[in-house]
Parts: sequence; C-alpha cells; structure tokens
Amino acid sequence: NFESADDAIHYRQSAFGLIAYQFGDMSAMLKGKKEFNADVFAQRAENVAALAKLPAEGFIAGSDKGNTEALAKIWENQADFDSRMGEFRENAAKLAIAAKGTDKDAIKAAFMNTGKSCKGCHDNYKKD
Ligand code: ASC
Repeated sequence: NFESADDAIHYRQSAFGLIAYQFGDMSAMLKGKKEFNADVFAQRAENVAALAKLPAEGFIAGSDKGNTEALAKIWENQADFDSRMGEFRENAAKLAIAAKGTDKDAIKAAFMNTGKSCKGCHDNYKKD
C-alpha cells in the first residue's frame, strides 16, 4: 500500500507517463510521421494493455491534493470514473488484439477508441 498521497500520485503518474510514450509512438506510426513497424506497434499496444491496469490503484482517497492534475470530481463520481477506467482497459486490450493482425483499418479504429478513452477521462477529470 502507499505510504502517502504523494506516493499514490507518483505511482499513477508514472504509469500514465509510460502509457503516453507508447501511445505517442503508435500515433506517429499511424500518422506516417515514422515508418509503420507492425511488430513494434503490436508490442507497444501490448504494453498499453498491461499498463492500463495500473493507474486506477493510485487514485486513493485524499490524493486530489498535491502535485496532481486529478480533480476532486473523481472521488465524487467514483462509479463513473471506475467505469471509464474499465472501458480504457477494455479498449486497450482490444487494440492489442487488433495490433497482432494485419487489418490496418481495424488497428486504426481500435487505436482511436483507446484514444477516446484517454480524452474522455481527461476532459472530465483532469485539470486543464
Ligand atoms: C496521447 C496523450 C493523450 C491522449 C489523448 C487522446 O498521446 O498524451 O492524453 O493521446 O490526446 O485523445
């Protein structure tokens, strides 16, 4: 368990940072900013699917104070927040499956859905 709110904040931010790096690289490949490498993309998607399981644990009660962009609304709308986190994990898992295949349109669609999960939560629960 976390020893302080700061520890919990650091934990979830670390996970989000790793997710953002994977996501940024996949985005660059899909946008043609770098060459699409199916193996690298699939590995990154796997990484996101695994990492997506981590941040929820770091949103402990009282951790809206400190070095965080998380809004107190999270803890006032816990069921919605948990459900969005769950959708994110599901979308990331689907992306990892799509990325093992060769259907680029399916990969793109799964990537967009996962990105919508990111954005949906940020729009509602992250400081601007
Ligand atoms: C990213 C990133 C986000 C999401 C979001 C998706 O690469 O850092 O927060 O994608 O922009 O809409």
